[in-house]
Amino acid sequence: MVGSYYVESAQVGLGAVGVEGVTPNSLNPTYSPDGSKVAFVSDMLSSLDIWVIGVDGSELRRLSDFSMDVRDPVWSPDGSRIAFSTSRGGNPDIWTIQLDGSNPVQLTTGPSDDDQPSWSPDGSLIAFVSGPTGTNDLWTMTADGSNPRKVTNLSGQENHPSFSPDGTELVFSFTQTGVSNLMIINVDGTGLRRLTTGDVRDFYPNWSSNGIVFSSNRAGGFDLWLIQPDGSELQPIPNAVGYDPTWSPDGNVIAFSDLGPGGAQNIFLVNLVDETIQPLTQINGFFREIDIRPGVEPNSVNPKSTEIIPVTILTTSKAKGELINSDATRIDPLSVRFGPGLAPEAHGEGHIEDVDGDGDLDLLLHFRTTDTGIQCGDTEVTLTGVTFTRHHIQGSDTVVTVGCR
Ligand SMILES: [Ca+2]
Ligand SMILES: [Ca+2]
Ligand SMILES: [Ca+2]
Ligand SMILES: [Ca+2]
Repeated sequence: MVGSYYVESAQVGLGAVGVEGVTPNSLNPTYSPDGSKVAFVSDMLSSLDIWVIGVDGSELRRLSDFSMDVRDPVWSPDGSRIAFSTSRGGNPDIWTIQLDGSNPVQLTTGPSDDDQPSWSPDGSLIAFVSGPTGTNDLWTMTADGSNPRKVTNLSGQENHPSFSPDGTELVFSFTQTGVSNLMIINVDGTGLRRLTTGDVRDFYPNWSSNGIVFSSNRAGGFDLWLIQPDGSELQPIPNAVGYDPTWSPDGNVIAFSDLGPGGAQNIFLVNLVDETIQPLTQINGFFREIDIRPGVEPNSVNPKSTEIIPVTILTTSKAKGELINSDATRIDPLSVRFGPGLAPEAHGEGHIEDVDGDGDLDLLLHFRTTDTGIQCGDTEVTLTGVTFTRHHIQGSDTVVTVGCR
């Protein structure tokens, strides 16, 4: 097959680490209600779209394709939909989309900027922020977009609402004169109280029965912190540096975003039980379409042979119905590395030709099997590289290993 954008595992793309350049970002994680998947936004294809990945790093797939940035996805408690914000309607509004990528529905309209949705635990309400930047207020609405109600009207910026586990309160970040602290309010707008204090920036609160996790610079850089809703037990999570924390449904793991080894913003998981931190995504390049053994299928590789494997990086265009506009001739052939062994181009040069005969010029490269590090049983091989404008790229294609007995 021609290289798929839906790779088997996101544990790829480290070949270009160390090369200065532009990398795509993955952020804003949200757990599925069954805890098996995380949705997030990433611009690894072009604009920020919603992607979904298994918590074991498998089955990465793109959910939305709006050709327009999407932010702050949040999974519905019944698992059927994801709410998010996008300017697809002209200015930021709250939308929902089905898990198969179908049926996008716009819930808010009008000139105000509506974003940062949060779903109530019973699924009936969506809280969000609305208003001009700098004076955002908190609102709720029925999850179908009806009955919008203003919850706060503070003379500062309310951000990142998150429902209490019983659905009766909201925690949010309140910014005024450069200071951001957490506040709690009843969903009906009564009972406003301060949760955190200090001349600091407390952002992204996320509430579960284990407490409220948030990101704060109260110790210098932005780290993850925990606090109980009564203000007790304020404490940092050891070694968890980053933003956007969100609880797993069982309360044992927190997903968050931070800069990864390649300089890209990626999703990490901190396990509160064994205090380990694992990367969930290591997406350090913009996706490109590649074809191992151009025009031939399956892509047989004998790991024990000394043969040269041809690989094409294809030029693609939206005008032809392809996912993105990408010009393969803008990739530096000497920057490209192929396979787990990070094989360089075997002849030290690329060949620019229309490999697939569709009228545009592609980049044909060759790699020595012995350099690629491909092992018997491997089913997918990844290529990384950098464009002449220093954008990191990556692509994957399937392989079938032969001669292994
Ligand atoms: Ca306000
Ligand atoms: Ca092929
Ligand atoms: Ca093409
Ligand atoms: Ca072509």
